[in-house]
Amino acid sequence: MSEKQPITPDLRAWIIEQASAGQQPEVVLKSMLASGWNEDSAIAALEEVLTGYLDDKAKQAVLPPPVKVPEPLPQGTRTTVWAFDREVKVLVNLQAPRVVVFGDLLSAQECDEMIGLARTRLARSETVQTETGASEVNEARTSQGMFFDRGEHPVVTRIEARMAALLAWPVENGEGLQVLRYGPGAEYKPHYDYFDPAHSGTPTILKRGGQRVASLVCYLNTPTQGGATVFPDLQFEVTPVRGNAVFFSYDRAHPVTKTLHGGAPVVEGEKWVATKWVREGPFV
Ligand code: PD2
Ligand code: ZN
Repeated sequence: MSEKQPITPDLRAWIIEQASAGQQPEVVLKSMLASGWNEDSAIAALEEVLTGYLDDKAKQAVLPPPVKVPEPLPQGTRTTVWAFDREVKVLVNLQAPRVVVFGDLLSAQECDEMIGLARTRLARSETVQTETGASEVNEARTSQGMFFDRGEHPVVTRIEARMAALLAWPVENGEGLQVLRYGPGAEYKPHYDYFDPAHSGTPTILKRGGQRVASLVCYLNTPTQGGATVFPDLQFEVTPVRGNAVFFSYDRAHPVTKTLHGGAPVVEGEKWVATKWVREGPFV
């Protein structure tokens, strides 16, 4: 998609100067965007210049290489897509970052069934601590949650088959569905879903299927008020509606993907979501 812009000797020198001074790549990128660069071209130019200049380890620290990610609309814009056994609506279609909001991904009955199955298994939500590789209660996430094993129940199997068809990504690359329940006041502070390469526990986590490359957050109910999924870098939020879902992908474990997102506090009522995180390879 990126139209190539020429890398002049001056630009090359300037990028190297910035990197050598320890300037963060997103700051360098921001300056390039401010001076009229197209984002894809600017990232490509940054990579090209730094590739010739830094050793492998330093390069990774600047920007991890991009990987293949799921693309739910490979044939371009559509109002609906057929996924396994159901026609799913396309409500919002953002290209960069890649964010798609789907309508009617799940039926009302499926949502109720998922809530019913998850309710008895809820515990205070834990997030994987990348420092230690262990799970622990995280204050940034005041919801309650549980994981289904992949294919552990017929409704789970059917939803996973539909998601795999929608994303054209193998069922085997998906983590088990996570269900979260947020009561009034509960939220999920903004975060990235990929595992931070700088954390010491990340290499262990990546042994199972590699990085996360996309998220599909499905709303199992419609909260009375609050609980939007927010993307602070985009000034964009998705209103939770039962059966709808928001998809977003990230081709590298880096903020340059602009996939910072969170769950805004629930004001009234409760909010239930089921999240499918997908990995680069089989999650077995
Ligand atoms: O519940 C949400 O809106 C939400 C927000 C941010 C879910 C997740 N992240 C997630 O499951 O990763
Ligand atoms: Zn998230």
